[in-house]
Amino acid sequence: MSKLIITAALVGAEVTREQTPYLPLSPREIADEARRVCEAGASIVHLHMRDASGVSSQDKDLFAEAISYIRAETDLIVQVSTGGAVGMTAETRVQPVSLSPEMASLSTGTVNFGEEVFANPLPMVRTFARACHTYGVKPEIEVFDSGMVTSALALVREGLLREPLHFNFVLGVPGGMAAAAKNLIFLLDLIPPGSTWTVSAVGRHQLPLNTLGILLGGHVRTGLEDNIYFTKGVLAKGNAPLVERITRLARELGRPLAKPEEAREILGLKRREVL
Ligand code: KMH
Ligand code: ZN
Repeated sequence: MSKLIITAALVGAEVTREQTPYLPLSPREIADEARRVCEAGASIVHLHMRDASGVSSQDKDLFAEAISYIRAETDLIVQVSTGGAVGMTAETRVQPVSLSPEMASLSTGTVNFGEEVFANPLPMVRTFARACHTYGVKPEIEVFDSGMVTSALALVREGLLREPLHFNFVLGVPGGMAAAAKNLIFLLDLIPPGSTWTVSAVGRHQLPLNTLGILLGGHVRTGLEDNIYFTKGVLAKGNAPLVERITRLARELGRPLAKPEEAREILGLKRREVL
């Protein structure tokens, strides 16, 4: 098994300060959180931004500010979200890709998202895939349901995505695939040989699915975007405790952690130039 890559999804678009006071919001707070998860063992940060009132924003300047701090203070791989929040237009969502981060998330299909719809019609997905290509950004294909793997493979045939692909299976979203071991194993059967993958799961499913990902030789995403609790009813005091727990589990289960430079090698990213 390769070394384990931990991604920390620091803030997301939906979680609020009312739900947890440990949520970082400003670019400075997000960068401070990135430093803490880096020290805890993460090698990728998945980034969303919030405006001054705490509402999800894809504003390029907010991303640029956070990324400049993160790059100056850590060697983390930065992955920007192109998902943003439900209801945003493609033009809004694509903005941070033009900053040429090393990675960007790319959802390849539409899914019910609680009471709402996370809309990703193929023409929109193609726009994001082309932007990733233009700016030299590696997409992480976000899979909320199995049809999203099928669509990603169609985009490979169209020449809009290049193998080896990197997938993130996001399980347990109400409306998407349930966070069950058999679903993860089913999804693994669908992806091309040579692909890399990570697993995320929502709420109380985060820890068991992350553990399964470690055991199955995949990689792991944790963080407040997907789950705000450390144990039942007890809030995680930030993202770092969630990452530290994965680090401990990985050690016990015999998966050494990939440092950011090793994660770049596993994912086929270019080495980051020294600032
Ligand atoms: N906020 C969700 C609707 C992504 O970052 O690419 C979408 C999302 C996926 O978070
Ligand atoms: Zn996200």
